[in-house]
Amino acid sequence: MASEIWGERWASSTSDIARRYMEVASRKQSLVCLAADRRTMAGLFELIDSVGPYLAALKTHVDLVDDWTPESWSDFCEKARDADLLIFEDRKFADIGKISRDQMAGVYDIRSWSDLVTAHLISGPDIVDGLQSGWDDVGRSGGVLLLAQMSSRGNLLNPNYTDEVVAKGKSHPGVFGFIGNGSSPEELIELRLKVGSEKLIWTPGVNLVVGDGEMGQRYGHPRDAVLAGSDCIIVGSGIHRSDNPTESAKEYAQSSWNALLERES
Ligand code: S5P
Repeated sequence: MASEIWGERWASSTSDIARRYMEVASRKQSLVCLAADRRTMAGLFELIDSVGPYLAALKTHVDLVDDWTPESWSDFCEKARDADLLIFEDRKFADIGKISRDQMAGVYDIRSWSDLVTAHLISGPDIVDGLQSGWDDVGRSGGVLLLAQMSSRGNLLNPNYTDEVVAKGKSHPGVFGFIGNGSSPEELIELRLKVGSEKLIWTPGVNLVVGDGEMGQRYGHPRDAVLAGSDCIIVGSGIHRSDNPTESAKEYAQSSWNALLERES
């Protein structure tokens, strides 16, 4: 089924994690990755209970949870797996390779529970090997999403920088995709042309209410992002701050899934 739905993206994919994502998304008929930016463990548990069935992946910022403990986090990850979700730690690693490898360990031990992480390529391509070594160290595997664009206004990821990131990321087997700017279909179309069809593009800066968000965030519509080439919409406050997170998650799932069907037909 995933192969029919995803067409060329599936056929040209060389990454296990990308294919796992496409399978989960097809099973759940949703291209939604929830940015679970709540600051308490209770808030996170409540969220996953109410919206888990409508998501394909769960994105975390493990270091913003006030009452984090290893035990509660491990329970949370188990719940995410029970809900058939890939776990994505949005750590935005940026240091040299060997330090990034060690940062996959440490207090949060990201390597032991994450399926994917984000990284900037500002320090050079060895960061990807460092992160992959982190997973290797615990006998696990995972995938890296490189930040090729950002959704925040005034960011410094200009088109030349994007070109460099895409050129280096495209040839690295540890990179399964790129973060693109979900608030701008024009930028996404450009990015898709540069990336080709083998790797995925995941996009934050997506909301059913388009326009400016808090503190420089910008939002585009989920449908427009997918039609412009996004394979996964990353949605935070549109769901976790909604009066009815379940209904909102359903809406984002429907909008993104319908756009994918439209795109491939
Ligand atoms: O360029 C970016 C990259 C990321 S990963 N812009 C972003 O907003 N993000 C993340 O997406 C950010 O860290 C947050 O977790 C989420 C957006 O949340 P929202 O509430 O604005 O939808």
